[in-house]
Order: sequence, then C-alpha cells, then structure tokens
Amino acid sequence: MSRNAELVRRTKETDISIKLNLDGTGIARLDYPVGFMGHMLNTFARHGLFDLDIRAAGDLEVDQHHLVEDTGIVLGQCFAKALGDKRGIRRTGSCLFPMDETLARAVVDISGRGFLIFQAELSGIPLVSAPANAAPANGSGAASFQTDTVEDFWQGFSSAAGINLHLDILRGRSDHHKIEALFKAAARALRDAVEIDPRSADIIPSTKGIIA
Ligand SMILES: [Mn+2]
Repeated sequence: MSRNAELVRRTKETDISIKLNLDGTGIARLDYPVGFMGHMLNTFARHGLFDLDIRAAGDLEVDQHHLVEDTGIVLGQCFAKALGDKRGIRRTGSCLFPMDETLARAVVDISGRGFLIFQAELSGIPLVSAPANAAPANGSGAASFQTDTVEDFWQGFSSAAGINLHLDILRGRSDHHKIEALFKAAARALRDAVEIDPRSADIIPSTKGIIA
C-alpha cells in the first residue's frame, strides 16, 4: 500500500499542483518554470524515492520568492497528508552528502512541529542558464535562479509538513554543488524518516501516543 497525497494551492501570487507518492520509485514529472529549481525537485524525488508530479506557475515578474516558497509549502502539506497519523514510521533520518568539494548534512525528525535550522553560506549570485533559454530582460524567470530562496523553500516545507529539519552546508565552493548536495541530503534523510519500520509497523513512534 502506498502513501499518497494530491493538493492544489492557488493564490494571487502562485498556482501550484503537487501529487506525491512517498513509496514511489523516484520518478518526477515536472512542469516548473525555474530551471534550476526543477533540477533540485527532480533530484529530491530521485534520492528520496518519491514519485512527484509538480505543475507550477507564479508571479516571476516580481521575483522567484513566492513561487519557490509556495512550492515548499505545498510539498510540505503533501508530506503531512501522505504521512497521516505517522503510524509505523522511523520518524528520524540523517544524511551526509558530498558533491566533490561540497559536503552537506540533513537531520530530520517528523515530530509534528515545524522547525527549521538552516546554515548555509551561499554567494547570493544567481545561477544563470544558457542564453538560448534566456528569460525576459528584467532578469526574472527561467534563465536564473535566486539562491536565497532555497532557505524559503525549506522553511515553507518544514512549517507545512510539521517536520523538524536541520540543514547545513558544511563546506564547499560551488553554489550549484552546495544547493544540490543539500537537496540530496534532505531527500535521503526524509526517505529514511518516512520509511515504515517493520519492527514497529503498527505503532505511532511517540510516547505521547500521537504525533501532531
Ligand atoms: Mn547539478
């Protein structure tokens, strides 16, 4: 039996639909207008073994903040919904993930309480894609990625999912590697945390008897 959720969230700023299968095989189907973020969501699905359908649109004429943050919120809501009463899950997970010179760490507890600690030194210089895919002259859109929105994504995810996340980029040079290693670490840690523990498959893993 797989654990699924499907949600649509429409505001005056963004329009986001996400379909999630926690017990998937890592397949992502994305219609996402920010190229680098699509790369991260694809990586997240692959390393978490989550199946993920995401269709998103937003007010990129402003900047990428609303779209990226709201994607985190809806993905977090999908996690909360798919996890249900959280019966049987391992609840915690952690992963150290290197990418060449970069090392990232993710530690998660599906505690019912959204709390994010995010420590990452990013240059703040946007990641820019090839001129052939260039976005409008105002600099918004698919041609570049606004790296400060990575924290906004995980803040939205953590709050909406009720998941305690400690995300750290321990070292590195390339912003691309730093962000990607962090998404991979988070995916792996979440994959472990959502997994059903066969030794306690019928138990909610809290002495309180509920996780909420
Ligand atoms: Mn990459």
